[in-house]
Amino acid sequence: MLAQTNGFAGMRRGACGRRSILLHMPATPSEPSPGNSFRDDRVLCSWLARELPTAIGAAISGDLDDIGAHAAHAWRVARERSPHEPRLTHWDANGDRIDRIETTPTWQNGRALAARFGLVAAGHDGSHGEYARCDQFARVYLHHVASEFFTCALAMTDGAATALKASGNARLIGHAVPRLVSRDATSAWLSGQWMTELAGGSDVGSTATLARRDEAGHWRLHGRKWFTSAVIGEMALTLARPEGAGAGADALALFLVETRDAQGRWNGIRVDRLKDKLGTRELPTAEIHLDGTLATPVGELAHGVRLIAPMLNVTRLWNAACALATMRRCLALAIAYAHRREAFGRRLIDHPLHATTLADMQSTFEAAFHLVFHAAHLLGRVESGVASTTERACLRVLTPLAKLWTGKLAVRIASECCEAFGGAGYIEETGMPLLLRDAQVYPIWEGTTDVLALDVLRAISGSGLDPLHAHVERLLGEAESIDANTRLGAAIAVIRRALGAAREWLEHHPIGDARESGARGFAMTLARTVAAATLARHAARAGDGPAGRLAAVALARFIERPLARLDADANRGAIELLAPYSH
Ligand code: MFK
Repeated sequence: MLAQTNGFAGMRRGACGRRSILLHMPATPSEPSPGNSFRDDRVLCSWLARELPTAIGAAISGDLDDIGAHAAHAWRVARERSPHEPRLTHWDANGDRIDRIETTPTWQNGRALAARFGLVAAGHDGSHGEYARCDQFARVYLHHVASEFFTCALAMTDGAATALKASGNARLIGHAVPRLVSRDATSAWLSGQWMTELAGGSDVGSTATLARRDEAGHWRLHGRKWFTSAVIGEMALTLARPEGAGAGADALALFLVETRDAQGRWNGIRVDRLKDKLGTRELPTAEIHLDGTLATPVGELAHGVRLIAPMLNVTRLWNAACALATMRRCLALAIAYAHRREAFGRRLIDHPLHATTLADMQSTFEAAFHLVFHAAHLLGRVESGVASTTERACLRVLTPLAKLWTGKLAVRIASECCEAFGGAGYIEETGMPLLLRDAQVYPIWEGTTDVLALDVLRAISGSGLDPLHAHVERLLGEAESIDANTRLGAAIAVIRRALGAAREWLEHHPIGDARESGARGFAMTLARTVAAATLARHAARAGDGPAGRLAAVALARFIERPLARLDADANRGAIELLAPYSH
């Protein structure tokens, strides 16, 4: 497959990890510095080699190598310069309201890099068929940490293109999609996803923005959007309630808004302020007012949540891929540090407990990686029209599972890796505090962990766990059929037991409060179980060589901790414990 290509050759020899540690030890004793993030990534290289056809692997490896080199360069540059943040200027020297947002140098270069690396375009490139999303998510995963969360704007741009395509609105598709997926930075568009309002971050059905027709019959929006992540883009998809429509989510309509008019003036948009956030500080998240903003309905004047759902599902997978990228960077730094830092007379890596701590995280990361990239492949199969009904149903469940589990993992791994540096991990110059602050966004935006756990219940409300069960059985069956010397047999039995336990839990917790209160444990169980199944199949496909052996080691470690985290009575005593205290 990719064996002859740049970056992959080293992995074939099983030298990736060791080489990365040896080559990238800086001369100074201060901090480890990452190398080419593609060449050094054993897990990604192994996945690409086994999951992609040879020709596609060969076609994309040069680009991946460029992105990996850029990521290493960007990390060094970022360590050397003072941090930049975006700035909002409301008024010009004449007293005219301009609401100009100046972005950081990395953001100013973001469009050019996105076009050069095909970060959105690759996902919509028909020439790679079912593998288009695999190609794209490999690019996004490699680029993300270097982007200062410019990937947020790109995720929404991809999501807008996907939602518009799904809408069937030929005029808007023709008008916007070619710009959203363009590889030409001078004409490409960025899109926002303006959903969050004061009353409705999770509860989007509370949206108060009003859509009203003007005398000329054009729709105009009036309201306030409380978090908008890409107001610097050319367009946004947003929800509003058509005048006279009822309450609730079903009465919302989805609109496309172009942010500027033909003269480059704001389209009835006032930027009130930029958010002062814990992390992602380079990302200019804005509070805005819509004051007669010209807007075009994307579909019927109702069911806006249903219409925007394809966007949500795509951005949730981006979130998962970017959470993986953060985990990977944190682990690469902590592992490199452990190989060079000495304490109590030996390197940290030679202390059994520290090696165990790092290896536990690495194995969990590897399982999460395989889950997310498997979901990306399923998305590509669905979009290219080759997926079975079972695969479609699985993708619907795996999307919230991948998002909710990786969001939590990224925070835990970033925190643990900070700690692995000791006091140095608490110091800004190492870059670790930035990674930790930024990681905290993954479980919050695009749906919190609880909201997504409930979405998992929504996703299985039709056919229950049958499609996911059949899919996992297919993965395990393939693993068993290749695994001639049954080295994976014990792990496969553990995975089957965990899935059985999840099914049983569902049967014993009918729809209602008991099921809802245990939804998080149920979702975490499913995420870990499917992740283990994808890793098992990969270990089998990778065979008895170094890549297969290491995947099997990761799997064995990962299933050491129970896959199932199911609560018999999750809500027990909760209300009592949480009641206001009185004597
Ligand atoms: C670096 C990585 C960058 C990643 C990008 C970051 C960008 C950040 C920008 C943002 O954070 S934007 C804000 C994101 N906001 C959310 O994610 C909202 C979180 N809340 C939810 O997801 C709620 O579950 C939801 C708003 C969907 C609940 O709304 P409802 O109205 O109570 O849901 P309902 O009635 O169950 O669903 C309405 C319809 O949509 C149903 O279809 P039908 O009308 O046919 O019955 C649902 O089946 C469908 N639906 C809901 N969620 C779906 C979905 N369909 C497919 N996929 C889904 N995920």
